[in-house]
This record gives sequence, structure tokens and C-alpha cells, in this order.
Amino acid sequence: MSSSHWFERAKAVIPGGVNSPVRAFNSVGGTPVYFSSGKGAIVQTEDGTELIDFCGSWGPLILGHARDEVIETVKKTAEQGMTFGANTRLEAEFAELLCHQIPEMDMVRLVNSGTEAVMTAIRLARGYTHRRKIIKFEGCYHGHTDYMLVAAGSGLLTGGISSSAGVSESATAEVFVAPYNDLEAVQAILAKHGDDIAAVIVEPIAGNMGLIEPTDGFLQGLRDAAHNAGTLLIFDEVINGFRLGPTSYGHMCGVHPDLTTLGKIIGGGLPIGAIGGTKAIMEHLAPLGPVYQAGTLSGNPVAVASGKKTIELLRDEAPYLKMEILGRRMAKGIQQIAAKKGLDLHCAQRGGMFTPFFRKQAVTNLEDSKACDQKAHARYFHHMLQHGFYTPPSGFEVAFISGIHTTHQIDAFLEAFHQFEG
Ligand code: KE4
Repeated sequence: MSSSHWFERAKAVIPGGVNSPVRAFNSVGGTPVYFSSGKGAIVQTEDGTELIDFCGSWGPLILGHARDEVIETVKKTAEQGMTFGANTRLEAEFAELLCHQIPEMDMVRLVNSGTEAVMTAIRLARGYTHRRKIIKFEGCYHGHTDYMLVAAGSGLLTGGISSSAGVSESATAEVFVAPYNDLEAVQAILAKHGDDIAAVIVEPIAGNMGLIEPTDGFLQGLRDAAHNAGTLLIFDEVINGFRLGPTSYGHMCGVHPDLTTLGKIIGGGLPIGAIGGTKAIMEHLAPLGPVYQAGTLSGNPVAVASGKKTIELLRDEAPYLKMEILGRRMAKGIQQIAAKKGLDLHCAQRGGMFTPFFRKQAVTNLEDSKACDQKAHARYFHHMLQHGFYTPPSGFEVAFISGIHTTHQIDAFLEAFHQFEG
């Protein structure tokens, strides 16, 4: 049965036929591709085709699909029992590993998604500071908690909406939004409302309006401004965590947030999220402290085993230089081909992450990203798909090169891109 067959069946019983809006191909058009299996960088589809995958399930698959050692440990763990709702040694071992890899984290609490991690981090910041208001950035996406759905990125941008119906005014009234990379805007908000701001939350490297890096001094500036205002700084590293090194981006760049949220990679492909921070803050979480948070499947052995094995492999193999080299080869190749063809395109890249922005100038914030030619992106997406390459079906996302992709696959991508006429 084909993708369109399954899409028609799904639409009858799942809203929009998808369990997450970005998969609906709304911004690129056409019928969403149904995957049937994956191994390494290759996926098979229900249409009997094979694709080289540069979406990687939106980030978790830094080791590629179905990495043998991860599958092995998941199978073995599951055979011992899927979940207990009681403590397991695995949770302690995984928490020790995460805190070892991210030295700024004294403690960590596991949850089941990035959204849950952010929701908990915000509640913890409010409980710890006894303040209410939050500062976030336009185009950053922090999951679908009510008050984070303001000028959010990812699927909201893809769907052309900047916030969601069903979110109460009171929830969003407590959120200030600043342009990404605009430190002065943050300083102005803190100057006026500082003593009521619980936290500033930011993606240290933005990945939900396409790939946008922080300008020099932006993150340190946020760190200093938050500290001076008695406000917590939260790095949402659901994408960035373990993406550029076997640790957090905060540890790598030397700007240490008060709280870090994690997800995606730390689950190795299974549902997971985490909040980590200093003991002084984290001990405000129940059952020790007054900030409540809970989850039936939080820290379940199967997801933890998958994540722990993934982090151990990243620690031991450190495929990061390889991903940087392949990422630069990709971005440089795309840039050179676009220039030859006279295409207005700027390819952002960091490590294994890249986004071809369909405009000439560099992109530093949401306004720039929205000014890109999304129709050209859609044509690029379908051209690459027809040539056997799966990239994120949205111009407001990041494509991922994993530790398993090869130079040959990058060159094959570039060869296909060379035939793209814009
Ligand atoms: P989840 O609840 O989807 O696990 O994580 C939410 C989240 C939080 N923070 C950041 C920085 C994120 O990027 C995300 C989720 N990322 C999107 C794609 N960029 C998930 C894809 C989807 O919504 O299907």
C-alpha cells in the first residue's frame, strides 16, 4: 500500500492524518511520505522507495536509524519488563552519566518529552524565584505548553500561525517576546520588569526557524543580564544537547545556564526529556521541594536504556569532527552550486546541522527567516525527494547529518542538488 493510501486512512481517524503537524507537508505540499523501516542513514518507504534521511526524526537519530548496540540494549531491557513505576538502577546510572557529561548539572529529572522538560523548567523557575513572567524569543520553539505557544517556531511557523487557539490570554500575558539575537530588547524588558521575570528561555543555537546561531556576546549577555536581575537563564537544548559534542552546548560555549532542558538525542529514538541544573534549584522539585512534577513513565527502563547506550556511544566514539567536516562539505557545496545557478540561497551550518535559506543574505532572526522564499524551499524539498533524499518538510527546521552519514552520501546529495533549477 502506498503513502497516499495510508494518508487517506489516517486522515479518517487522526486529525490531519498526523500525530504532529510538521509531518503533514503543509508548507511543502504533496502527500506525506510514509516510512516503513530505517537502518543507518537509509529509510524505506511504503511506496517501495529508499531515501537517504537528512531529517533524522527531527534530531534524535544522531547515530542513524536502528543502531545495533541501541536496539540490542532496548530488546534486552524490554525483556526484563517494560516499566515498573518504581525505581530502577538504570535511572541512577543514567542521571550520573548525564551529570558527568554536563558538569554544570548537579542533578537531573527525567520526563517523557521536550515539552514536558520545558514545562517543568518554567514551573521550577517560577517556584524558585517566586516570580511569574518569562522572556522567550520569536521563532524559538519550546514545545506546546500554553505559554510557550507565543511567536513560536517549528510547526507553528510551518503552519503559518504564530500562536495557538485555545491558549488563554492570562497564560500568554505573562510572556515577553524579544527578537532572537537582540540583547538590548532583553535588557530593556528586564530593566522595566526585571523583578517579576522568573526566567529567560532560549535555544542557544536556534533550530526552529531554520538554523540560526547566536551572534557574538548574545548568550553571555543573556547570562549577565539574567544574573543581574535575579532571573534564571534556561537553555532549551532539546535540539542542541549532545548535538555538537558529548555534552551540552552551554558547557561547550562556556555560558552556563541555571537550568538546561534536554530531549531527542538523550532518548536514542525513544520518548524522553530531562531538566537539569544546580542542586540548589533542582531540590525545589517534589518530593523534596514544593514544585510538583510527575510522570507515569518518567525514567522508564526501556527509554533510559536506549538513551544511556546512545550517550555512551557518543562519549566513546565522538563522531563530532566527522559531522562538522561533512556539514561544511554539504554547506559549501550547496552554496557553490547555488551561486553558479544564480539562486538566492544562504546555507547555514553548524556541526551536522544545516538549513538552506532561500534568500541571499544571512539569516539572524525570525524576520529574516520569514523573508525567505518558502515556495522555492518547497520546490527544493520535492526535487531532493524525487532524487532519493529526505530533508525536513519545512523551511523553518534544521536538516541533520548523523555520525553515520558518509562523504559519498553528501556528494550524491550535492549531485542531485546540482540538477535543481530553483
Ligand atoms: P517534544 O515535546 O516535541 O519532544 O520537544 C519540544 C521541543 C522543545 N524544545 C525544542 C528546542 C524543540 O526543537 C522541540 C521540538 N522540536 C520539533 C522540531 N524542531 C519537534 C518536531 C515536531 O513537533 O513534530
